[in-house]
Amino acid sequence: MAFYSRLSTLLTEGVEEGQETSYNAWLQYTRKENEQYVKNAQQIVSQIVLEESSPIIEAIKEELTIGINGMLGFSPMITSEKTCQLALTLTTSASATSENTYSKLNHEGYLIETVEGEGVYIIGKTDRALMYGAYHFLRLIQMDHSLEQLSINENPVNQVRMINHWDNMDGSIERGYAGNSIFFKDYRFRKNYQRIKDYARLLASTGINAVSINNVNVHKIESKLITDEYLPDVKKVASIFRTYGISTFLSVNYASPIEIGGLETADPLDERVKQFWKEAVEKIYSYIPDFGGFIVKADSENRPGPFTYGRNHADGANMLAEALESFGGMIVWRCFVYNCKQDWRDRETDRARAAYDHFMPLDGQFHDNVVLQIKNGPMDFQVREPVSPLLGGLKHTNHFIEFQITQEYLGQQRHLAYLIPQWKEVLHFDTYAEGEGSTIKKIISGSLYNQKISGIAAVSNIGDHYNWTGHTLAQANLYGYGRLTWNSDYSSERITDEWIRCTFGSDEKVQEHLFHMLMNSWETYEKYTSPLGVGWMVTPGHHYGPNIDGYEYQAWGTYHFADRDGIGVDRTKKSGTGYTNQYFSPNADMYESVERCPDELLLFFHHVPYTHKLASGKTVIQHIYDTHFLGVEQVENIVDRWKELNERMDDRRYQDVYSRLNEQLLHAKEWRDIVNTYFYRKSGIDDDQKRTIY
Ligand code: GCV
Repeated sequence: MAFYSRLSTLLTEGVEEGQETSYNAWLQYTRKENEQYVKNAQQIVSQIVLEESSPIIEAIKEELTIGINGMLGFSPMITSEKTCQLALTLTTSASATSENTYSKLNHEGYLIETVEGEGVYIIGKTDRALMYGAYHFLRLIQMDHSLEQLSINENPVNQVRMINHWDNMDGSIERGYAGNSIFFKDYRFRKNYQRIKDYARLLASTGINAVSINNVNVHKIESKLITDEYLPDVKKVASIFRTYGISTFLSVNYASPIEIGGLETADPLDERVKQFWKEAVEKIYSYIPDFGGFIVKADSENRPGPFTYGRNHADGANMLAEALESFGGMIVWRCFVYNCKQDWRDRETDRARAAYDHFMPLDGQFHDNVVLQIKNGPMDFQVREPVSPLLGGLKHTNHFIEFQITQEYLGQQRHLAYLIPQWKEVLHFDTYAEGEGSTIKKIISGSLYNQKISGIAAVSNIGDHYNWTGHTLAQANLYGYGRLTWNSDYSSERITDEWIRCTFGSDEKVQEHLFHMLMNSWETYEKYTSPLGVGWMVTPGHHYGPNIDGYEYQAWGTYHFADRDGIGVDRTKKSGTGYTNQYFSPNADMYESVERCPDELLLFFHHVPYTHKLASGKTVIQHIYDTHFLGVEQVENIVDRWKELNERMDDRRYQDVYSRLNEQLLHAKEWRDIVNTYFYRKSGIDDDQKRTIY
């Protein structure tokens, strides 16, 4: 019987003794204290029956051994035949359950069933399905769930559940707040395979099945990732991910035919360009037969693209798609295309309109293996934005929604901002594209428009920090993202509860305080930063900390238009940029109307006087003052709650979080005072509660 150590923290570069709990994230597998529970569970898992064999099956055996060892204190016997009366049996056999139930499983779905007198069965059609079932089973034990009457039936709702890394080969991470890349350093692969394996375990345990490893801004050296120089290393990384059911993707430079192919053009209709990509793709698949495909950021923020040659994005994406088609690969083509050299004096051009204006006319023109990737909002991952109207707008084109787990505009993992409630709101938004009930979650799961490929992608928040995410509590965003991609109907409460119990155990006080801290943190962050959906107001470049006019006179198309009388962007059809018209009715009418526009998005859609009365009954200016004072009070409350958890967990995690929260409090005050003072000075209107404004 092989003995598998717990997560091999001591073997892993950059992780020292005492940091294991931080590193283990939600796969703690801590010894259970309730002896009766342990005894009951031990009976069921003393034998594990697994007749199949594959690298994924080996990974399942290893994970079950690690988990059971950690939680129940013994190494289970793993056999291919059942010899004990009670056992945990993992099987792909249809005869293990009713025909009807089995037939309803998709290739990643699974059942977990207790059969009296026989033990527990995990049933799925593939080894990947069994792996997801095994992680679910371990989670049940982590959460002290009884194993006696299980009847669980799970199919993932979204087909592709992806993480995008913005890692550069020099080791830096664009918008990374948790150290350096786990993949690259000094333009070489790091080869810390244990770390990549542990990362793959974390991802697989939440249901992620696709990962792109390099930045969408593909620089000079990174362009060579698709050549013999780096493909052996990519192959090695892909083989680790494959063992956990995750396919590997690369971001590519659209101008590669020029940069590395020696051509003078990257025109998608040029035969030499087509040939370049065909050969590049053949080479990649000779190394990695199940390679996922390419992510492409083209004609965006100074990246090259088909516009240079007078071609459109369908021409560009389809040319690449043709090269990948026969290998089963896909093109993930990003829709983050806008004019980043706008004149701030120009009030007509509206960046929010850009993705829709560029891509709607191309609907239906993309090949079946092209997916358009659309950011959740029309601007850029702000604390509050409306949902992108392109989602739902496109009816004949595969598309993914893109979220940002890394907290670029949300406090950069120095502030607590738990994003599951935000993403839930987006996923449940009703676009009315096909009448009532045309929610984003239906669109991106492919059920509304019958897309060939559908799913969710998000920008990673991990780095080589010993706790992966810089802020320990930011691990919850990664966990929650994975769980939401598996099933967008899971409630925030369920996901949060799971994460807390798996990460910190079942101490009631920890549970209660952490739950409260996490669930309200996004709106707390919103309160003390930019108000009522107007966005930005951050320091240009690094995007941390308040700078109200930081982007006001710049070329990025990100303005609030505050003057002495009022604030906000008029995006109405009647008098503004006409952006509201990109929505279906009744959303279009709701956003168009200053009375019916939801308060939290008012300044995104309308320019109003400071004295304008919100639906809440407050004036805009009083709302700004009140929320900024309240936001800081709520951070104080978060710190107090955390202090009560001292000695209810290991000191390392307690102290790490404590120091981040103190920094958050300091900076929340800075936000409060700068925002309030700015608007007090602009408007000259007093706070009706006469609090200190400078
Ligand atoms: C990878 C924002 C970020 C950029 C990022 C870009 C994108 O503009 O600030 O760092 O580039 O989005 O999504 O491509």
